[in-house]
Amino acid sequence: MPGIVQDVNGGHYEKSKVSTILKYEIPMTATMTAPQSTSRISAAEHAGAMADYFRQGEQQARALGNRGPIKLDGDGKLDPGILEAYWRHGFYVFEGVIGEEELSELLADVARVLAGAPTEPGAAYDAGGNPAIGREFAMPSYNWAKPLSDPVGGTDKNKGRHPVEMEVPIPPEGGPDLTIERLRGNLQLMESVLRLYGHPGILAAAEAVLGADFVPYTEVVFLKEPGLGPSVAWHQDGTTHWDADDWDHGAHGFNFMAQLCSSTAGNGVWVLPGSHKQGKADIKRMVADSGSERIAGAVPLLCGPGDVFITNRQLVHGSFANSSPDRRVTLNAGFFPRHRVLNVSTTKLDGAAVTYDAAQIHERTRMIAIAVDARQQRFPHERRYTYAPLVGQEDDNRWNDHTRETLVKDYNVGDFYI
Ligand SMILES: O=C(O)CCC(=O)C(=O)O
Repeated sequence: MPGIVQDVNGGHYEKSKVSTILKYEIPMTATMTAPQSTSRISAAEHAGAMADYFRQGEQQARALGNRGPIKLDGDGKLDPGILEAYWRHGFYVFEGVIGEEELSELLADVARVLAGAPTEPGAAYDAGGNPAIGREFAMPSYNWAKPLSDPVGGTDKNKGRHPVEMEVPIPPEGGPDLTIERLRGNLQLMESVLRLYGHPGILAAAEAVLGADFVPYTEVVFLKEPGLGPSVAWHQDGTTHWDADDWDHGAHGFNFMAQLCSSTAGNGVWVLPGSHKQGKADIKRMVADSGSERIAGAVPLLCGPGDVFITNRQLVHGSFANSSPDRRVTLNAGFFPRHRVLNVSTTKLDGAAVTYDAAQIHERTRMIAIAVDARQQRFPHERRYTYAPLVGQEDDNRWNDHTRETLVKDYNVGDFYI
């Protein structure tokens, strides 16, 4: 279709209406029809309607007692009290993980990648006339959506795991037609994010929850620009093991969500504490019982810049259209228990059939070792995390120009989805 581009909703736009500051890649899976929202309240009305729910959720979140610094013992093992609180509520807020210097490196990298987005879908150049970032990668680096929209709720995208459309307020006049909602393949896009991925405290927490042979899932940035950020409709992340005989509270792993800005009730992810223990949730019923998308009992993930959430992927969770004045930038990095991935046959979110073997897992886990090495080069005095499955393979997994090209480039083609 000459002159027309497709967005993540499957909607179509004239190229001339795409903002010059917020350009995008055509998503691979944009085949669904956009939900027809009946709600047309303004962003200000949306914020007003949420106010009481936000206040109540904030109070409940603060009362849970599941926040504090990462505490490790002399052997680098996570404090058992943290682990207990994680399993009880399904999430924990690690405070003060990222120091100021590292935070500014991360923010600068995100700004660089946003400035380097292509000027048109599929375009070769960014707004400054330089070759666009991500052209060299096999997978798209940018995901776009209409401001304040709900790209997946109420559709059968993502295996239909977002059954209810969220409220879609009218975006402010004069804004862009599209906003970047996600960056994909963080570890190849931003060296600072690769270094954070090798953080000894964060990896010790992964080991404590999943065992020393934990395996990676995927790494993305969620962006919620003020007054523009779209919803992520209520869902549970797992798609594979719900009916397994040995299903348990950690069967679909967890996500770390590192925050580069404050995460608030307005811009943040909301979770239903304890829902990771209840099996597959009837989200339609929850919304109906609550009388709106404001699901009863849910709480916002609250924190400041430099804090990191760990959230169980089986939690019922989602985020609302960001009608707030606050920006959120979240670095997601997911991990799975190895036995939930090894020799598992499933389909990816786009429907492609896959079986994950030991060789694929070995190759993908090398990103952990590379990240540990990259971090050690940047922070030589920090304790170095030891990833048990790759002990003895350190020389194969050094961070340098060679591994950047041969291992890190297109590493995310090997992402796992369960
Ligand atoms: O960051 C968000 O708004 C949504 C994150 C989410 O749903 C996820 O990581 O599964």
